[in-house]
This record gives sequence, C-alpha cells and structure tokens, in this order.
Amino acid sequence: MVVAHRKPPYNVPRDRSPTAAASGERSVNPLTPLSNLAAIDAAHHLHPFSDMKALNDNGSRVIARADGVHIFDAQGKKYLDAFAGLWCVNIGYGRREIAEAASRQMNELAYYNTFFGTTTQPTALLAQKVTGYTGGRMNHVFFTNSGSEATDTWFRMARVYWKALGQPSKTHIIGRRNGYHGSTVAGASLGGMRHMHEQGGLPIDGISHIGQPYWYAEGGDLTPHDFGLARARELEAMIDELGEENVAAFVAEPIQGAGGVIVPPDSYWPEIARICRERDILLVSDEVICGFGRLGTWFGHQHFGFQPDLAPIAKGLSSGYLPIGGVLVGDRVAKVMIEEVGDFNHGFTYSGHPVCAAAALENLRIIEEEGLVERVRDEIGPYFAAALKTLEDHEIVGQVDAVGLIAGVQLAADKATRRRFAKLDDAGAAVRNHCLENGLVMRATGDRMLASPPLIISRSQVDEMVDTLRLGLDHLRETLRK
Ligand code: PXG
Repeated sequence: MVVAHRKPPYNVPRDRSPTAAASGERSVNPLTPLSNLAAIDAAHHLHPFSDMKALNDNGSRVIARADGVHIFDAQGKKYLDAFAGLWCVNIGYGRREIAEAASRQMNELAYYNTFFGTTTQPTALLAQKVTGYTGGRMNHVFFTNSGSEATDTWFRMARVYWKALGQPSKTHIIGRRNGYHGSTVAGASLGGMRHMHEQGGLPIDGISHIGQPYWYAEGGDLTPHDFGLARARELEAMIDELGEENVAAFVAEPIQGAGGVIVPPDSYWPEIARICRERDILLVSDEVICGFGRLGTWFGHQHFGFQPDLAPIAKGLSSGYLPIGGVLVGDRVAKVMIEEVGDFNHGFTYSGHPVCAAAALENLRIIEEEGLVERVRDEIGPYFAAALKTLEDHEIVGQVDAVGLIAGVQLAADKATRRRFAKLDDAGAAVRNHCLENGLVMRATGDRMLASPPLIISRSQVDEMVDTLRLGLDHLRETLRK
C-alpha cells in the first residue's frame, strides 16, 4: 500500500467513494473513514512485535468495535476472538458497567497519586479486593500500569528484601529460556527469548536462565514425569553454580504463555517449590496471563498448588479495559519491606490510578457475580479441553495441552516420533492465517496454535473455534501434500 499524505492529522485523506458509504463503515471521526486509517497508521505508527516492512506494504488491520467474544474490523468483518485481545479480555468486550464505573470515577476524581502516603478510594478498595483472592497468603499489593512494570518492581523488591536482611550478595535472579516477563530492560532480560536478547544487548548482568519444561519438544526419551523433575533440578544445579548466597529469586509463569502455552508435567512445580524453600530463594509466580480465572482458579499457582513470595499481575485484573498491573507481595516479604526497608524508592505516576482501579474493581465484581472462575474450572474449561482434544486425531497434531481456558495445540510433522516441521514458524503461520480468513483469531507461536478466549465463551462458540481450527489444520496438511 502506498502512503502519501502531507500533514497529518490535519490533512487526512478522505474516502468519498460510493463503496465506502455503501459499506456502512463507521468512523471514529467524521473526517476519517476507517478505510484510510490503515494507511495513516502505516505511515506514522511503529508497532510492537510487528514486521513493519510487511505491515507498511499491506496496511494495518483496523479493529473498529467489539462485543462479547467478537471483534469487528473496519470493513465490518466479524471474528471470534479466541485470544481475548492479548490474553486479557477475560470478561469479554462491551461491558457497559465498566465504562460507567470509569466514567463515574473520572467525574469524581480523575487522578490523584499514591506517592508520599496518599491514596484514593478505588485504589484502597482494589488493594483489599485483589489480595483477598490469595487465601490470606499475600496481603499486600504494589500497583503498576502493566505486567512489564510489575516485573521491574518485584525485581528491585527482591534485591531490596535480601539487602535489608543483611544479605546484600543475594542479587542474582534466575528465569527460564522461552519465558516471557515483559519488554522493559528487566522484563526482556528475565524472559528467555533470544530474539529479544539480541536487540539492546540483553540480558543485563545478574540474570541466568534454566531450561523450560517443554516435554514434547525437549523431553527426548524421558517420561513427562521424569523430564519435569529433571528440568526443575536444573534450578538446583544453577543455584549451586552461582552459590546460594548470591541468588535472590527464581521466576516462572505457572504455564508459559507467550512461549507457546507450555504446560509443565505434574512433577515440575512441587519440585521447584521444594528447591526454592530449601535453598531460601524467593519464588516469583508470574501471574500476568494465568491470573484472574484463566486456569479456573484466581491465580495459576493455586491450580498447581504452590505458594509464591511475589506474584506480578496485570491483564485480567481489568480485563484490558484500562491499563493496570501490580505485584502481590507475600507476608514474608511485605513484613521486611514495611518494618526494615520502610521507604521503597520506586513507583510510577499512575501507580494505583483511581480510574483504572475503579475499572478493575468493577471487572472483579463481574467475575465474582457471574462465577466466571468456577465456570472455567467446572464447566466451560473441561468442555474446551475435551473439544480441543478431538483434534489429536488429526494427522498433523502431535498433542493438545489445555488447562482452564488456555490451550496449546502442538503441530507435528510425524506424530509417532514427535518430529517437528522443518520450518516451525511457517507451519503455525499457515494455520493461523487460514483461521483468520475464516473469522477466527488465534495466535501461532512457531508450531503451536494458542487459544485463550474470554471466560464467557459459550459451548457453541468453542465448537465453532475448534471446527475452524480443524479447517486450518486440513489446509496445512493439503498444502504439505502438494
Ligand atoms: N508477564 C507475562 C507472563 C506476560 O505474558 C508480561 C509479563 C508483560 O505485561 P505487559 O502488560 O507489560 O505487556 C506479559 C505480557 C504474546 C504477548 O505475544 C504476550 C504478552 C504481551 C504481548 C504479547 O503472546 N504478555
């Protein structure tokens, strides 16, 4: 797409064509038909994680509105969003109650900060509410605007904690290869994504990574159980190598999200918890994706039955209606932060923003009132898993992993030997693009198809998702045959 206009936003090209009028396109601004936004966007907007050259050639996809589990693009095409935006729209789109709660708060008090001992009503109430889901184990929260900021927050807090306890050498933090903890310098460093490390000279010093519990790809001849133990014991070996007196914390997602919905074998988390306990290393559970009902529990660590010391949260906290995140702080750390540290020199202008907090409170009210966590655990989660498991009969599906309403569908070149496609990214992208053409938004990470729909998805919508995905798999199989 060629983009030619001179002085945006004042000189926006107007689409006066009869087709634009006839298609009933909705405009955000009467001067800016949505069909022109793709070109304007390509000309001026650098996107996260997007091939900008391809995007400029093809034009951006403009999403215009959304309702329930559906999004609609500028041309009015409807998609089932099996990805909940970006793993976040847990209650689904178009909830007026949230808009109204935010609007009420904005009219009452649009902003005040939480620095220097100040608070606001929704912020205090949200702190009480969100810590209340931890079973009395994590009674404090530090607010941020995003998951990445939450990562930077606990990263500093873990070091401050050990220093306050007279162990200033305990600074090293261990993450996992193919983990994801955000895009800030600490986040990208703690994450184990090579393509992120390559940009910007990361990871920073003081961070190491162990292997991920991805049995299908890396388990070799071990049983999943033995492989889970082996991968957990890499943590023990890494602590030995670094010296226990130098290690502050270990961080992992209960289920790796962006890494491809990697569900660890059952043996994994109990062993990790044992090692952290015995070696006196803080355990950090990154709940940014797994929190707020995704796994059929309030937090992912509750599903796996371990207790973290720190837990970054974001996404489902507000279902993405407004940006807000935070770090849940266990009592052991909170006690030291309050009694020994006192003043934690850290925070963001919008930490605990009252309008975001009001939206989050309303979101949590909806999750509670509609019993969405229990719905995922008892009803729609098992249905979703069973429906997706039917794909395991497909020639190019190696394995389906599903917990609650999150799933990874592993593509395979040869099921018997777990051989993967030579070009992983191409395989996933082919299926994803076919799904998109057929009105289904899924994500592909290499050769894994990922689903993480809103928690309100119905059974028939789950069926539709699986049917469309099956067509995408058929399409890839036929393409390969040719
Ligand atoms: N931790 C985890 C586990 C995440 O999934 C973050 C931290 C960072 O949150 P913010 O709010 O700073 O983005 C995330 C974010 C993907 C994808 O491609 C995943 C995320 C973000 C963007 C893309 O799957 N997760």
